[in-house]
Amino acid sequence: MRVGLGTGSTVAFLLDALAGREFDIRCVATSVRTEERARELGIPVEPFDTLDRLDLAIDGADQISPDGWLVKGGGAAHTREKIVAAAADRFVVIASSDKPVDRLRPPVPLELMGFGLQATLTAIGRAELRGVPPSPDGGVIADYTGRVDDPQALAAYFDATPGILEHGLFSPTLVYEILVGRGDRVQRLVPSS
Ligand code: A5P
Repeated sequence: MRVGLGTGSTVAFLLDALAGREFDIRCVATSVRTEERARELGIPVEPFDTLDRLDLAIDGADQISPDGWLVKGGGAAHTREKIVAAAADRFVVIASSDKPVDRLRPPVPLELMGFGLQATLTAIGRAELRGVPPSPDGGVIADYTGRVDDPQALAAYFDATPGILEHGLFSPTLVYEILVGRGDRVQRLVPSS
């Protein structure tokens, strides 16, 4: 299988679980730290420039709404994470029980072009630079701090705003299933069915 590996503390458990098993997999990573950790564990990782589709991608989330919208990017990897999720036949989210929320709330991570940065921040109005290093693709990491009343409308606004390279709102249409760990049990949510 061709497998996309997400980023974050939850995915770290996944990498540990994959390590040492006799899987016939080709992996791509959504961040440098996932790539480095996977290699340390002996999991094969290759650049995402020759594979055009993935069978499966597995990643965490910062927030999960009741209707399956995700906020991602707490680790600033949301741009690569969304590309990998969109390329996968099945995008599976793994999360601890604190991630499902009644309503999505700020911050919503953004990745912005450096060119015209102040103009883009002024246009958005409610956004703050995060003060972390740029993404591996050169984007500036910021957070939208306004309300998240309608995720679909807000995602469309971000998509239509010049200077925003990507945002951390992931549509339920991207998601195959969400697995939430609750003690010894796993709750399975299928948002798009
Ligand atoms: C990385 O940019 C994020 O999208 C992570 O996938 C998300 O923040 C979940 O991370 P944790 O598993 O560490 O909570």
